[in-house]
Amino acid sequence: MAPPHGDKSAKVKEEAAAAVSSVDNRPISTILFIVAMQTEALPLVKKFQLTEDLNSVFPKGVPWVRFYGVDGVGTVSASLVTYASVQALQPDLIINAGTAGGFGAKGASIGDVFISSEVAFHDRRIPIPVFDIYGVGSRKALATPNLLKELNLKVGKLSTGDSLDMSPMDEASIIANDATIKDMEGAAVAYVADLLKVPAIFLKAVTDIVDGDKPTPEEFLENLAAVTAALDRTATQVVDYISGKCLLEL
Ligand code: FMC
Repeated sequence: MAPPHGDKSAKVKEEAAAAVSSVDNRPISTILFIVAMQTEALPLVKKFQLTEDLNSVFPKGVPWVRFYGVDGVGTVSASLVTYASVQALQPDLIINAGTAGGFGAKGASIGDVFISSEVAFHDRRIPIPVFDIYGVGSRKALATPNLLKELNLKVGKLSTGDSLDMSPMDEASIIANDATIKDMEGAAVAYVADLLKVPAIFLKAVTDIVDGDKPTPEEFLENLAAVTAALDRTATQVVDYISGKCLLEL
């Protein structure tokens, strides 16, 4: 059984602090992008002139590096691919880039690109003391005050669940999480990043307004191409900004 988040012994905490400080002062050289959908990934693949790794570092048969086939949407896929990628590549930083629904009432508009300060789950309801907190799985992203100032990005909390729609119970949890945006991967990536002690940031572009008038699937599909282009532009600026810097400078 996994121990509840936050229940760390002093020794584990010390080791974690030591691990972080040793990487904080050297330039970031490997960045791992976790992207759920093919449409979201392709602009980045093009922009950074990435080629498909034909001798994949992943187990045979999984669709993760293939640019054709099935998208890996949702928490199960996100956590597996994050785990496998970190094991294979030992990145200095993870960037989870993707689309999200935004809450108009909290200041989100279509095409906005957010950096999430904090991520949590909204569909893991375990109303038993301590396990309730484990279920919500709230985690802080790497603080990037200089990057935020430089790129003038919006900041908000991100809430993650395995459905595109929003049930009334999910809505209550999203409000409790104080979230401005909602997706299907962020908190799962954060969980694995936390387990493996790799800092993570979350870049999320708004495809649909969850508290607006339009049905989410239609609005999502209508805006997907333009919004992933905006995400691509911001991801490029982020990578340009990161280039040559160390974690403490972000
Ligand atoms: N609710 C949940 N997820 C999304 C969303 C919304 N309103 N808009 N866009 C997304 C993201 C999810 O993270 C998925 O990867 C994909 O887009 C939708 O299947």
